Amino acid sequence: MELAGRIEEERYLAEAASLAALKMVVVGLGGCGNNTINNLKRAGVDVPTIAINTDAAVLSKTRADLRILIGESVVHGRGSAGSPELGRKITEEEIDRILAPLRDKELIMLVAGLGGGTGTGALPAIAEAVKSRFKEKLVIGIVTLPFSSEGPARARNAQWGLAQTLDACDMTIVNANDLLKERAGNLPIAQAFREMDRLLVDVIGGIVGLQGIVPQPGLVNLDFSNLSAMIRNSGLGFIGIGEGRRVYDAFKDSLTKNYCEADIRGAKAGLVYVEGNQTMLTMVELERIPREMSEVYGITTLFWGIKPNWRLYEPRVMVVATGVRSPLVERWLEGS
Ligand SMILES: Nc1nc2c(ncn2[C@@H]2O[C@H](COP(=O)(O)OP(=O)(O)OP(=O)(O)O)[C@@H](O)[C@H]2O)c(=O)[nH]1
Ligand SMILES: [Mg+2]
Repeated sequence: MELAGRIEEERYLAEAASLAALKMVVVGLGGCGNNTINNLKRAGVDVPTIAINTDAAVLSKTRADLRILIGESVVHGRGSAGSPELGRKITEEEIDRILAPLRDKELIMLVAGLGGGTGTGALPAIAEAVKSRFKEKLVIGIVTLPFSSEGPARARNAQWGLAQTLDACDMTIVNANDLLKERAGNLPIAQAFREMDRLLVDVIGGIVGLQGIVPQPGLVNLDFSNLSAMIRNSGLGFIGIGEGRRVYDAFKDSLTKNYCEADIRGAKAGLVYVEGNQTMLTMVELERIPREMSEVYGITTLFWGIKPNWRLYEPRVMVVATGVRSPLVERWLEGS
């Protein structure tokens, strides 16, 4: 074979084995999940989306690739009135309609604001069904915890849903509204919701960005099998996306985007990817990050990659840690 042809073929094979061809989907559940899909579209995040809701009015305003109204015969398109038990029952009864568009996907992101009926009930029910029928698929749950000012009923619902979500998903990313509000200097609630909206778009955009990681010569190539080994049944996860003048600043910034008191020390595995133009990606800085992940945070199973992006003015870094602990999540699970 001609040399050029052989190089083309090798490049093709490398891409097929990497995450370039990973089939993802974002499923937005209930009001918050549907809203997240609109925000992803607005931000230009390129990923297939499915919106699911019991509330027909909210669903009709959601710009998803596919919209599924559930529970129509039970709640007549009017939402699950804050009952996660009802949200779960409706989801289980219509599970085949929900699973059908997920069949050809490899990584499924389920997004909901915990505290209401639909999202809180549907998320764990869908995760359980996917895991029991399609063992090879990866399911990531991305949830928010309600503001304490939303009252004890919402907190109880969220606690109920959080415990099941952590059990059912391969990895769960938790963001606590209260923590974000405090950190941002006690914003009014509406504004704090918009900040959380932005954070959710960043986290999902970061995961979607895994598809563009370029395999680096001499480094362990991140492919579906090692991503899968890292995420599968790993419990609570942490994802932080950071920016800064230099790569190292962006790395440090990503660790501050922690809205669930996640302690990444001794995590099961870590993944870091750096996005920027070629001049930002100097080897000296890049080597500092994996060294710090292992020496300071004791994370020994570590994957990392580089994603050239000439449009960025400043480097961006995503840090993922799986199997982490969090005092905040423990307090929520204990209901205190
Ligand atoms: N960030 C953000 N969070 C939201 C938004 N809307 C609701 N939430 C949060 O998500 C939680 C659940 O609310 P919804 O998503 O509206 O509830 P639902 O799943 O539709 O449930 P029902 O309406 O009871 O069937 C709330 O308690 C809020 O904390 C939103 O637009 N942005
Ligand atoms: Mg609703």
